[in-house]
Amino acid sequence: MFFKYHQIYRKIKKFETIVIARHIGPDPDALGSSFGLKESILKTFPKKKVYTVGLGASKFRYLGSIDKFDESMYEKSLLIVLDTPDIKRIDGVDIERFQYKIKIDHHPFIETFADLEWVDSTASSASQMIMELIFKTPLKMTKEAAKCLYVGLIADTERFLYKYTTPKTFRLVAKLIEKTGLDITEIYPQFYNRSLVEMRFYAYLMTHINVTANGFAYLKLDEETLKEQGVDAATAGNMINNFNNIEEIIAWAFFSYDSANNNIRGSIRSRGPIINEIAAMFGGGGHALASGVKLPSFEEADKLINELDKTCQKYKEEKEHH
Ligand SMILES: [Mn+2]
Repeated sequence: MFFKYHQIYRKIKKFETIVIARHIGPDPDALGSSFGLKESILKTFPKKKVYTVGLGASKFRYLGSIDKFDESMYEKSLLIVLDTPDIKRIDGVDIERFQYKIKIDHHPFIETFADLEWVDSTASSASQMIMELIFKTPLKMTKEAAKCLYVGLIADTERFLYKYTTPKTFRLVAKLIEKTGLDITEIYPQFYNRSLVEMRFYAYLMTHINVTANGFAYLKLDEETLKEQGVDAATAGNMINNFNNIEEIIAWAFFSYDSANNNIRGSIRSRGPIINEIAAMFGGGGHALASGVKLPSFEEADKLINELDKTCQKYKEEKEHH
């Protein structure tokens, strides 16, 4: 592993222009790992040009701002793709036009697309991998980078709740705080505060969610409902982790109409049945227990709901037989 950190570092050192990309529909881990790495590279090599590209998310603007991509960024530059397992989910760049490509990712392996790949599906987050990279190489860790990386890590682990929270996770976070003096309690209001509109929508979701006899819960949110509630296509997905630990529910999903793309955005979670394989049948992906999908219509969503419900049924039956 020592070798890989330094291979990556040597490439970062060599290239004058570095573009950092990540997956479409950015979440705090994708953004936090990108901004954290950018900040670290710029503090280590102030003369380099480093850009983070792809569509932004206004909700996470406090992490940093996205650079507008222009064609000249392809010129003799290094691409680093973070938090993304496959080409089709890379946001905003044509990867073939870069001189050299690096992938750093913690999703289950899907395909090789870069010249140098570091995939660790036991890592809690891409942000954790960037912490590791920085601490193992001469790259500098700053308080600003630490903040971005910490937010990415707590978002993907639901603040150290999930399985991939390991001793390594705690060691890296301890070092992060020790080295930079980061005040983690200062971060939480920005990350956890919600508007009353959002909390009322949360109450709406809790009240209207359908729960099957097999323990699968779901809700379809059409354009009118989202408008009435004053929220957008991303809001339900951002709240989906809050539906964990409900006794009657073992897997759950929200499907929101996305007017910008004229499709249905689905977020799926589970605390038992493997769901990413089902999502993959519908063009989606993600982790075994946390997955997402984009669908052409609510009819497709119904088919997926049906499959997920069957998966819950099988899971329940298997459990009862043991
Ligand atoms: Mn991630």
